[in-house]
Amino acid sequence: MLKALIFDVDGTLAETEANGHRVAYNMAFEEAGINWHWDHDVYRELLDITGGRERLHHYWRNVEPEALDASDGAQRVNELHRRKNALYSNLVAAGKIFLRSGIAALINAARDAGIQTAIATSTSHGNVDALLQATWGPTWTSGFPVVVTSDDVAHKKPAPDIYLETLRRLDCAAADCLALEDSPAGLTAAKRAGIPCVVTRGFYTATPPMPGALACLDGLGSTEDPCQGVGPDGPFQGVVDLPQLQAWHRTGIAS
Ligand code: XBP
Ligand code: MG
Repeated sequence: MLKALIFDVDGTLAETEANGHRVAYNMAFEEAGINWHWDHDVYRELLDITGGRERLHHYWRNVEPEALDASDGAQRVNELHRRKNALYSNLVAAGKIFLRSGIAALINAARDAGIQTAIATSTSHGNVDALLQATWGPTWTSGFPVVVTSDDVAHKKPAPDIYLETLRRLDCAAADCLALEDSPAGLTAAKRAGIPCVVTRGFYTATPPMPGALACLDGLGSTEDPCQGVGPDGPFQGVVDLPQLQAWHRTGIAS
């Protein structure tokens, strides 16, 4: 029986990367007098590195290894990442980012049905709070009793740590949960924790293979704009609502 829906944040709850984190990085670079600009193609590739600090470190290592190896290299990465997060919070608070279509309805339907809703993300508590304050409102915390971020565990996705800690706090078996993810790293993390996972592809994850996903779609869809993709039984077109997820979850457990 489906007892909990576990939501990834970046890319799944909202398209935070293209118009949020990426834009905030570029603003932070400009403020710091650094001549870098991450366009969509660059950022899409960088997203293979989960974690903003790690992503920044990886890029810096490729373009200017000497500067990174200087005695203040690590401190500069941390400062830039901190500033990116502050600018990201401002963008989010200014209403530049929205929940993806169908997300709010799905969360409300789950709660009405007595299904727990949790968050499992590689970003930080600060960034989750900024996003949900702006898109859901100050009461968001009461609806998500379990919120696990990379602040709480040793390893980010694709390691299973964030999902394993989420299961522990939910006090739920992996098979009784369903994860919603947008990326290969997130899907891998959920699978490694034994949690069935439905993928809703996002702006930067429209094409990569998603092996082992219970279903893989281009969104949750709506009546006016149905989603497309593949479910456990083959091609799917329509709206992914709670009854549909419950049906897919039963299929996944049976197989
Ligand atoms: C995706 C990530 C995060 C974000 C930015 O997280 O890899 O690093 O890009 O967040 P999710 P930080 O698991 O929600 O998809 O800069 O705070 O790392
Ligand atoms: Mg994601």
